[in-house]
Amino acid sequence: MPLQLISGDITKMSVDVIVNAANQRLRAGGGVCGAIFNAAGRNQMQEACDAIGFCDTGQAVITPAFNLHAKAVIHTVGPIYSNGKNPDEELLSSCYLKSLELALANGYKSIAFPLISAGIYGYPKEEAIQIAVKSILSFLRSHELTVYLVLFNPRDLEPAQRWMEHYDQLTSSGIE
Ligand code: AR6
Repeated sequence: MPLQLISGDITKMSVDVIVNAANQRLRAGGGVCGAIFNAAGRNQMQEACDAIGFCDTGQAVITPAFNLHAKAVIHTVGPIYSNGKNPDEELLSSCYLKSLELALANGYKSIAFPLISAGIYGYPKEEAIQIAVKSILSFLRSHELTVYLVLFNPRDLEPAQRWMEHYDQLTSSGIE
């Protein structure tokens, strides 16, 4: 199964790439970003991010994973939620697509995402889940990669499963 929904702490994942929900200045923040920096080794991760310097919203950059059980970390910057105004959805979808493209371009075969923008950046959970699942599944229609969506809160598994079935059905009936 190319998209796997799991609940847990992304810093414990053994995968080729762990994705970070970053900020534009690539500074160690709170939330999943703080956890990833701490587990990777805060100083060395900050040094690698400082060498890159900046990442625009909806884009993605790559660093080593240092002490994590991964080969690389891809840092992507989600939109700060602005009441559903455009281009929130496009930018959030772009985070997933750019990260997936960057992982493949570097020859990686497995990648784990947190729910980008769904914490400090305020995206409503259900919409964040829908956009994550839709974006990943659309990419996987034409690319080979094992993708994990790691949901910190186990209650998010049910809506994620529901959206996955929804988009699978649309694909098999040829609607999308
Ligand atoms: N593993 C998996 N998911 C996690 C973990 C974890 N260890 N910890 C939190 N989450 P957030 P954002 C979930 O706020 O909204 C940072 O300061 C969390 O429950 O981490 O994109 C950055 O530097 C939520 O569902 O990211 C930026 O400044 C999801 O990860 C800003 O916050 C994302 O929540 C980015 O905010």
